[in-house]
Amino acid sequence: MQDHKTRFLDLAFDHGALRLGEFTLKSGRVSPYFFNLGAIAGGSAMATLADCYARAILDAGIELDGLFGPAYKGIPLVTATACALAGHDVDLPFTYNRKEAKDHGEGGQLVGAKLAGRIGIVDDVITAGTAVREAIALIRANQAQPCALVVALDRQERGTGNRSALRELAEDTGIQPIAVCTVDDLLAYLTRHPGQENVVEAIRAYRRTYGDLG
Ligand code: OMP
Repeated sequence: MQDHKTRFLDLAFDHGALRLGEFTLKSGRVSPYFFNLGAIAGGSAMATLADCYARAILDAGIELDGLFGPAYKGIPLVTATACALAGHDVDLPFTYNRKEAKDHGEGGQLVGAKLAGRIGIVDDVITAGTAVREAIALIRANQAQPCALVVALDRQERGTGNRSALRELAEDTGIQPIAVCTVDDLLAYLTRHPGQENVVEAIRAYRRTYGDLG
C-alpha cells in the first residue's frame, strides 16, 4: 500500500475520523464504518491530511488550473490542500462556495479565486455522489471545467446503478476520480491488524450488499 494511504488511515483512526460500529448513512444504508472529516480538527492533523490529498493529486498526474471546495467540509480541505501542493511547488488558486448567496458587500455565492480552466473538486467522502453533482453544476455555470474529484475516502458503493458512485460520475461527466484511499485499502489495512476479523467480515458483507459490482 502506498505510504500516503497508510498515513491517512493511521491518522483517521488515531483521531476518531474513521469509526467502526453501526452507522446510518444519508442514503439510509446501515454501514459498519463511518468517516467523519470533522474529527480532523488540529493544525498538525490537518497538515498531514492535506499532504495525503496533495500526494494523491500529484500521483494522478493530472493538469489542473484551480481547486474548488464545496461548502462546508470542502472549505478547510481545499485551503489546506492548496497549501500542501504549494509545498510541492504546485501553486494553484482555490475557490469555495457559500451555501446561501450573499446579497451585500462583495455579494455572490463564490469566494476566492475566479473559477477558470480545469478545476479539481476537493471533498471529504463520496457515497452515492449526490453532494458532488451540485458542485459540478456550479463550476460549469461559472464557465469552468470540473476535471477531477479528489476525496479522502471512496466508499466504492453503488450509485444509482451497478457502478460505484465515483465511477458513475467519471463515466457520466468525464471527471477523473482521485481517492486518497478506498474501502479496499481500508480492508487491506484492517486485515494487517490482528483482532479486526469481525470488522473485516462486516465490511465485506456490507460490500456484497451495496458495493460496486464492477
Ligand atoms: P453522497 O452525497 O451520497 O456521496 O454522500 C456524501 C456525504 O455523506 C458526505 O458529504 C457526508 O455528509 C455523508 N457521509 C460521511 O460523512 N461519511 C461516511 O462515511 C458516509 C456518509 C454518508 O452518509 O454516506
